[in-house]
Amino acid sequence: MRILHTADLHIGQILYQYYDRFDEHAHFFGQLEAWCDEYRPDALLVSGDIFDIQQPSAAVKDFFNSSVVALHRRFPDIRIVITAGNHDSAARIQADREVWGLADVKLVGHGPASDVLEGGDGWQERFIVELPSGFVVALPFMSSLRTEVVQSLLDAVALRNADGRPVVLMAHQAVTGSDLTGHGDIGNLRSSAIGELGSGYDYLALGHIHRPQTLGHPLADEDEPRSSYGAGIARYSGSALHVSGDERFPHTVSLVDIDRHGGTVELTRLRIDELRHFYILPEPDCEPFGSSFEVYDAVDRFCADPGRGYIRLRVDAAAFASLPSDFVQTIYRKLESTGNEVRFNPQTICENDAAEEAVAERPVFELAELQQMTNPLEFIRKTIDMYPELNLDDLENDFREIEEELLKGDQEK
Ligand SMILES: [Mn+2]
Repeated sequence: MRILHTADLHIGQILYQYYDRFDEHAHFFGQLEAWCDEYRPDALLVSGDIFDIQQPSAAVKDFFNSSVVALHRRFPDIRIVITAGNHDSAARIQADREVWGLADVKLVGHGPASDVLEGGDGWQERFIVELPSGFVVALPFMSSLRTEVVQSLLDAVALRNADGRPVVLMAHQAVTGSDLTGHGDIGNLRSSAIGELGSGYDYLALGHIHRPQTLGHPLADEDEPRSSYGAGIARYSGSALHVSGDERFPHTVSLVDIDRHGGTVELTRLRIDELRHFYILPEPDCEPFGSSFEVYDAVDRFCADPGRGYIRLRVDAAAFASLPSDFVQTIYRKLESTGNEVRFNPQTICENDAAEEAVAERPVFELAELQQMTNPLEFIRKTIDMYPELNLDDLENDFREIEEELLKGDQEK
């Protein structure tokens, strides 16, 4: 059985409240298409976080629809399986499943209901894709993961797998012990022990953590083009694009060959070419800029060569304190000549000043990460000292209001 495993597409992501990334995603899909052509996998798996937000715009949905339909039209024999992540609306993904079924694309929005085991068997079919070469059990993100439910799915597969075909399980979860580079210090992230995802699979195709990694194996392995494992491994394919400038590691798509159930898993890392890289000017091991003129000069040079990418600036404390009021505007004006090819993160890093540095270096949390915390407000209370501009009382009020809104929303359902 041969699969292509990717995840965390985050289609529709807007960076710095300004830049859409359609061309970067199109560049990614172009590579995916070339790999499908070259390697002819039995299945293409996307393990959650299709979209960046729960209610993507019409343009974003149009992009997703046309990209996936184009893949299916060109490679009708490759089974495409796509699950919802925590960034996606499970209900919205689920609502589209029948239409996608017509194109032979398996879409899974909702996970199994928490009381599913009480209703007898049969429900498992919704999550199992049987192929001539193997099985895929397609689970989306689940806010409350129940091991018995996952195991019941794997057991249902085992019953029909007398001929020992490979078994792949998909999930979108944070698994304890994974490397969280790029996610900030998400100590409170709700994570599951790997054992909670049951046993009986040969390959667990994970999404959610953006750094490619095979659980229980050193990160240094990621430098190798190929690895061979005994069956029963769990792997994050990693995200399709660098979702932020903190994701400084290479991004890959996983090409996975499994010879038989309980056999060997051969992994090939396909390096994703990024249309736009993230740059820090000057590079972190150089002295920061000492004046706005130095910055303007460097930005001009960057626009001339390489002329494409996301830039963020490092300025020393003295220069930072005396930046002209039109500093940001001046930079945006310089970038206009590149036609949006050079893109600007206006959160300039101020260096050599302990307090400013702490602000610049402190972790930035995504909404989705806070959503996963068992008690986000408690987390904020503990870290409030790092955010002098935030008022804890206001935040507590905001949370209370949101909570009430949510309760109201639940009652309306
Ligand atoms: Mn996710």
